[in-house]
Amino acid sequence: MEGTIIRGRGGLYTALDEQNCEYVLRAKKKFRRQGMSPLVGDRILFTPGEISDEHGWIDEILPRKSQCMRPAVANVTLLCIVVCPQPAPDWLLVDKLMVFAARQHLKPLLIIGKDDLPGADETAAYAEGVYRGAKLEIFRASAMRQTGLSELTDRLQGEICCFSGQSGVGKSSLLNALFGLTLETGDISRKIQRGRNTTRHTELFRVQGVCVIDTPGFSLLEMDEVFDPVELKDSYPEFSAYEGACKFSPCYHGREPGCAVLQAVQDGKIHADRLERYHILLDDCRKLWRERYD
Ligand SMILES: Nc1nc2c(ncn2[C@@H]2O[C@H](COP(=O)(O)OP(=O)(O)O)[C@@H](O)[C@H]2O)c(=O)[nH]1
Ligand SMILES: [Mg+2]
Ligand SMILES: [Zn+2]
Repeated sequence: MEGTIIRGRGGLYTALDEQNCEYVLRAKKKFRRQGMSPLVGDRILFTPGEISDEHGWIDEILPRKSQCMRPAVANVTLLCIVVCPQPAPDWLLVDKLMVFAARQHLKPLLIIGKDDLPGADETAAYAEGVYRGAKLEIFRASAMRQTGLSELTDRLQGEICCFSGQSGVGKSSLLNALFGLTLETGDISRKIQRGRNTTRHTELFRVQGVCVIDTPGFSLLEMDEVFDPVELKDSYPEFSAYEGACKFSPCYHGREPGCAVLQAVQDGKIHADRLERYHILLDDCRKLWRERYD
């Protein structure tokens, strides 16, 4: 039979078949020999247990379209980045998530949530101005007023998506409103008080033709991948038109003289805030790269 892994805990995996029936499975020993382990999101071939309360076996893991190690998920196609007017948007985090998405070959999408709050228009106008060059798709929605939800559900059809963003921006509320889920929501202070007891596991939900992976990983930002800082610019779609046009090669578009990207910012062709935050991420990236053998 064919299915999708929706959760895995203590060597037991739960898979869904096309009819949304759940099966509890173990991985065959050959996967360990191959250095493979099944991930949430994996498409698999499996043999169900013979009696109803007996587990079955995962026979094959079908080829992955994408794979993230932290959090460990397979086949995600879309990274939905959520911001809202309150708590105020952390645009550096948005840029960082866009870099993460580009490096993992995920398509990023920005959701301006809590669209009912004052300041939503300003947030949307800023996002549209800053991310036009990056061709970032932008949606607006309110879980509370139930607005913008059907446009989003339509867009998410056929995708396997992850929601990410600061704590308190309304990710869980949005998932509940979009898909009739019952994820825990709450105010920020209460969450901080609960602290460490809230370790959650990665789980995939399949509802109304959309797969959603709810994982603490993306929101906790355990995504400091160490890579050569010269590659950072490749995750900025608006820089690509100027590739090779700088005086130095390779150019980091840092503060080098004769930089075509810097010139494009001065000419108003690239938003200055994007470059400013790129420089912050470039410094972070260089620091991680220098310390990589420590
Ligand atoms: N005004 C307004 N508040 C919202 C909306 N969605 C969520 N909230 C509130 O924002 C807080 C955080 O929501 P939650 O979904 O837990 O955020 P998460 O940490 O990103 O999952 C909660 O107190 C919600 O009641 C919305 O659409 N409008
Ligand atoms: Mg949440
Ligand atoms: Zn340059």
